[in-house]
Amino acid sequence: MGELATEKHVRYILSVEKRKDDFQSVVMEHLRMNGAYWGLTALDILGKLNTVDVDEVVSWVMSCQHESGGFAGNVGHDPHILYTLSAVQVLALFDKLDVLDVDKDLKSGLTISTARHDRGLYFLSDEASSRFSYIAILCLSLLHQLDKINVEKAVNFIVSCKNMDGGFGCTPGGESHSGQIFCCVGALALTGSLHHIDKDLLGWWLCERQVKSGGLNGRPEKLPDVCYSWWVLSSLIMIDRVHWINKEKLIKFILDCQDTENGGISDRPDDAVDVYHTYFGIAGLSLLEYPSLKAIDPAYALPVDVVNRIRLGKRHAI
Ligand code: GRG
Repeated sequence: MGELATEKHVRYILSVEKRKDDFQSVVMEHLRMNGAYWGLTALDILGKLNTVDVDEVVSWVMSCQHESGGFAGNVGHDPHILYTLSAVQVLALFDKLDVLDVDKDLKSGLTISTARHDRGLYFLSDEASSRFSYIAILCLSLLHQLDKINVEKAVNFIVSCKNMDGGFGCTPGGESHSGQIFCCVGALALTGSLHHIDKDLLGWWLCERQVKSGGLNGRPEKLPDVCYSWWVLSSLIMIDRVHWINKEKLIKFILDCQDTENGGISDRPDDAVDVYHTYFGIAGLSLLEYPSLKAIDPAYALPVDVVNRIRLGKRHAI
């Protein structure tokens, strides 16, 4: 089995940040905030966050904030909850959450009124879904503001997305998919509500995602993809069933997806690399306790030391 090409991945991530005009940079322009979260968290797991200029990153993140308190995916774009979470996570990585005026931001618009919606959580988006519910719950947890929403109703909405097969969909009745399962399990973990899950049934569905090559797919009959090393593994860890998959084979699959010449990780062996799969490959290896990587928290999707720092700084009981 090969080894993790750490130095090459660091160089690749830093080079993506600098590129402005190639195809990938252009199509990712509107979601640069997500890219920042993926790249910077990967660097942190690899122990190389010190290679970036903190002030430059923080000032760019803040230049994406709107009057409503929410963040856009890039300067000049509209705010959305997806990018708001990434912005908060990036600030958390650098221990810079105090640059936010949380009380003002939460009062200044959409945020609280929409987050309090009866069925689930809208929070800077126009539809209720388990994905946006997780994002809102995580974002508010990182800001110690979970008490600002009706957590019981949010949990009820998540539970209403549960299916007969033990999995969860995006909305009630939606097909079980590993990505949505991660969101639901994560939201239930963050709200102390994991007892709503049939852990053996869900654990069985999740470990069935491992295919012959060792990789994981997102739902039955689909191809494996490195990103599911995150969505599936983190869910299995949160429900304490990670020992039901073959870890060695999954490590080999992820390592086989590396570009060992130029750095970066792809969805499957020999495909083109990108920063999304590079992050989820490295995060997956961290969950698998691959040597020399920082541990990552499966519910917060941030390094454990960052989460501990935030927990210690807690101002209000969650
Ligand atoms: C902080 C880690 C973190 C996440 C924030 C954005 C988000 C919350 C969660 C997204 C969860 C999700 C839906 C992941 C799945 C992404 C994915 C690979 C979708 C592809 O779906 P299909 O149907 O692919 O194209 P398959 O593999 O089913 O063929």
